[in-house]
Amino acid sequence: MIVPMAPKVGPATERELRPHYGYFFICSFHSILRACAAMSSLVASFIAIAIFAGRVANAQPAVSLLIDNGYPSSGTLNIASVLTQVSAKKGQTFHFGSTYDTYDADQSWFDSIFQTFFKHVVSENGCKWDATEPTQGTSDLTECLATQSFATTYGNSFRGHNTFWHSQTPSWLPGSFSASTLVNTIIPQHVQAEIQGMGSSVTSWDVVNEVVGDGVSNGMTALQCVQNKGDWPTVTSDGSGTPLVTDLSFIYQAFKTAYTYAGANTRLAINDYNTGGQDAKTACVIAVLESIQANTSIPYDRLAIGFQSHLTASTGGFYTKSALASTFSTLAALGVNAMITEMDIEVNTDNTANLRYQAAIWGDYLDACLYASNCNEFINWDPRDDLSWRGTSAAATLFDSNGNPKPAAYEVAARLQNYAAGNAEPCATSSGTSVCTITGTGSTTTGSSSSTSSTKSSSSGSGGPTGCASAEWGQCGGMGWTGCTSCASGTTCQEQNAYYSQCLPS
Ligand code: 9MR
Repeated sequence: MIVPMAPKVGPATERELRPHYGYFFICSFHSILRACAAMSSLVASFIAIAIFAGRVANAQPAVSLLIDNGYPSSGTLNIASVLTQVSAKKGQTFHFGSTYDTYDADQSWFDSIFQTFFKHVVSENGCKWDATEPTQGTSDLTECLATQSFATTYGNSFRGHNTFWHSQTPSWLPGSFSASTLVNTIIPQHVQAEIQGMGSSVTSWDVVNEVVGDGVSNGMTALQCVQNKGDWPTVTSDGSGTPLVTDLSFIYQAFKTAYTYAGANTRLAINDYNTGGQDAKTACVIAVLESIQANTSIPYDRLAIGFQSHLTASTGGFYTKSALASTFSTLAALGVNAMITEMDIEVNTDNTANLRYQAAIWGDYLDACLYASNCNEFINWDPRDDLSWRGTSAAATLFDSNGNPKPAAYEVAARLQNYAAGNAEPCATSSGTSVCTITGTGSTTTGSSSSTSSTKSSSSGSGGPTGCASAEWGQCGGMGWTGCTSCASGTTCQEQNAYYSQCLPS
């Protein structure tokens, strides 16, 4: 059986097959290189997400939301004008959107939702290498341009994903090319054709996608971080251990070319999953970014890190807002943009408690971006549940399979309104009500100018930051401790000695 990888049929087919992990047995001889490589990557992504999600398996806490406090939790949503107000407040355009490809089903729903809710477009598959250079040396931007044209029709902005990825490569790649041909010919030709062809209005490009490994550790060099990935081209082809490239010149070359041909305001991003906090993989992504800057001389204020944010609604399945804020502020100090590029949140069962928890996490991520000076792109990966790469039952998007808004969509609208109204940043709702309870009355009508007075309360101890909670077994106090002094739901902060207090089960 041939597994179609061409974008017009590939995504749907993969979505159907993905949960069964049966890819390796159905790869035909004809498609084996391309299809198996891409599917192995998907499985790898899944495993990585499972690891990330599996750090802790607590039940979801009860959460307090803005939609409990005067913001709409039902009815028609139209946030177009609120997004304009958010941009005015931020002093820079805030790009909030989702994925689209012209072959997606239910065009009329897309026409509507990209006028009223999502105002920024990313092609889910149409700008990837297999779609844009199916024959070596022949650029084909048909689908990528069609997606951009869809964005333009509704006055929406467009971001590019992606110019280099080891997955969804055309059939002629990896191929029998030397490292020199790859770095000096293949990559610059492809990146130039795509970036030049899509024009200067593209807000940002994922110049390289998912180049950092999942088994990295603190202190690794940028090269070690990328070699740890174990995918082409640091191996001859996915699955083969023989190195093709032995340095990062393929990444530098992609960025140099992108910088030469992109618009003057287009940000150039390194994009990856399971990143955002103070962990080894995020440190690696920053190390690679610094290495790119040092080796290309691209100014930091043209660079960005894309945090994909494929999350799970369970404790440990996402980063805390304070962890994100800390990372974003590290990047802000460099002048680098932070972007949420592929947000989705899997829930086990789409019952009310889980959907409220999902809304709380979505709200926290959005607040982390809104209240950061250097975050102005927020992409939700797949606009509704039945179109999600994570499968319909994961209920991982903002809209259900009928296209109706879920609690998370209303909460997102509320967070945007809250920000646009100039209100203080809400506390970290995903910590649960034992840590973060939103109070106050919001009075607003979706789509019109908002006026609200949401306030926050937190059970944080004195001295530490508010609105955050340390996880079970995490530190919550002690001499010199400046982190969260509250603990996750079900745990309490207990002093072990003068230097160390820990969140232990209550
Ligand atoms: O959502 C995309 C799906 O339709 C494709 O089949 C899949 C192929 O690998 O890629 C999905 O998008 C990925 C994105 O391009 C990069 N980050 C991970 C996303 C989910 O797998």
